[in-house]
Amino acid sequence: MSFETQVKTRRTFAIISHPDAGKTTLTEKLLLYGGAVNLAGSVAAKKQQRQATSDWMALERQRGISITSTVLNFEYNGFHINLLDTPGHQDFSEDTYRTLMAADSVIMLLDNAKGVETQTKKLYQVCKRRGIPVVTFINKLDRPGREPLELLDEVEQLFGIRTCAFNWPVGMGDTFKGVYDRREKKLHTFERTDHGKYKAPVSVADVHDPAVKAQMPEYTYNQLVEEIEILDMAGEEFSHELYLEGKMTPVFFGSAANNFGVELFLAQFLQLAPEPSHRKANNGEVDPASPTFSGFIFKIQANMDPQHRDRIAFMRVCSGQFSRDMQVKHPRSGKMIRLSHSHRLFGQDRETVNEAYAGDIVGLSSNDQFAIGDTLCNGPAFEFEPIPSFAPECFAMLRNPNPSKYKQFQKGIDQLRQEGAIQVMYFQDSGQRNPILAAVGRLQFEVVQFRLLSEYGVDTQLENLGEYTHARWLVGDQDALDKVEWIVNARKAEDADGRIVALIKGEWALNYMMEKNPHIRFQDTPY
Ligand SMILES: Nc1nc2c(ncn2[C@@H]2O[C@H](COP(=O)(O)OP(=O)(O)OP(=O)(O)O)[C@@H](O)[C@H]2O)c(=O)[nH]1
Ligand SMILES: [Mg+2]
Repeated sequence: MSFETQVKTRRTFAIISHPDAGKTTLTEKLLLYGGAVNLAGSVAAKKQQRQATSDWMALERQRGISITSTVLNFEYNGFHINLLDTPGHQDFSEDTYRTLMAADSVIMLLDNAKGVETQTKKLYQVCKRRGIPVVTFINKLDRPGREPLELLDEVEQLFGIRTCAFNWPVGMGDTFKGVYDRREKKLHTFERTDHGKYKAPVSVADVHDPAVKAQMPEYTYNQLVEEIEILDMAGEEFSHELYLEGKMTPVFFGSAANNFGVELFLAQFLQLAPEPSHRKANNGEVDPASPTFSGFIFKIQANMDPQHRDRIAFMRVCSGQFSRDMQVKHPRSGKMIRLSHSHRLFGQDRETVNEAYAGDIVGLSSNDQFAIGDTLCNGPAFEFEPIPSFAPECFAMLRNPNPSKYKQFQKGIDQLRQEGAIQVMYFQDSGQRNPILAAVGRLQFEVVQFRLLSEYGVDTQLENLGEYTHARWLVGDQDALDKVEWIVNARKAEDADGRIVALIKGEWALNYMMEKNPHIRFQDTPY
């Protein structure tokens, strides 16, 4: 296969939504068609042996929620797919935002009973800002939900985007019969069985074809005809151009848990979804078809494989060809680095990968110098646009009551910090060196405690520091930093890299502290 074809057949996308809309369930079902898992692990059937490939972390399996994004590589119909399943919970949204940096397009899931929810809105805004094309999948049609036309309207109103329904549901909840494919003019009917089987699609001339009518009760049929007519009249013509510009979203209906409408969706989605896109860098744009290798690290994860206990840096290839053992520039350190341990990822499983192309996501192990946001390249050195980071709003002190576990505790804290889900600080005005954890959401603390115990064997105690609401990195001349005036409601801390941080109790105190120190910049992130 030519280099050009390799790049053109890559599809790299993320699945996003509010918690529980069914991202991991849809991911599992998409994998089925890639032949990647024989029996997709069911999120609902947690107690059984089968487990969701995508939710691999112990705590994810225990709770049935996604905590960290997962990369899954598979092939389907000649496409090389890099799928990113993201967590919906806002406490883990930093990970989701970073993962979006590695994707060229997005599948946005909606729960048909709930429509657009808070977290969906926030995530959509990120896609909009970056101009990422979005396909909408309205899930859980096997359950009663809101009127499909009303859902389309909500997406249009809230997001200021046009919608174009590719298929249309026939009935809903108990009366759900299947979907009508508006483009192919095929009726896909669904049979309510234990395993959510469905019949082979019926090709029809259009919605007035007697074969359509024969498949369903009269009331359902009349409703379908009416809605299709409304869509044909008032709905938008599909424009691939508008979709790629992020101004129109194709909409699909289905039921991921029942595996209904999923293959149809995958096939059409892959035709729509864009190839690897150009990427912004400090020396202009990087063309995916350029022969010179480049990529960036967007995620770091320790202990994915309990057998290896190592750390994986996830690299998105942006141009050229990656080959195992190649030497690349690491502009942040100015060093050359050999990439010898490269993996194709599949949830927690991995296999050695020898080559990869723009769009691919490769897991690199044994390179402990990598940090989130690092560029790797050949040719003239440059750096990709920075990966966004977020201001922590929750703080807690962590104690290790067992001195014999000191080493494991330090190592655990250090590795989890490098993953970027938490920041670590230390108070400067006290003798004790208990780490203070700072995160975007409280759930991260639970994750840290759980992982310290399950991955490092350290049982810890957490002391909430709920009185603190803001952390600000103080930046300025050394002279100014030496003379910082501390107020009663602020406490001096230092982060893991020795930068000065003020932990502050409340908005008012923050403003007061800033007024007192006009020569200092108060940054809400370290950089
Ligand atoms: N009835 C019905 N339930 C579904 C469907 N798809 C998913 N579910 C259920 O919805 C729940 C949440 O599914 P997940 O796939 O874990 O949702 P998620 O979006 O990955 O959630 P987070 O990753 O935690 O944000 C599970 O109990 C699923 O079984 C569907 O089509 N119909
Ligand atoms: Mg999930």
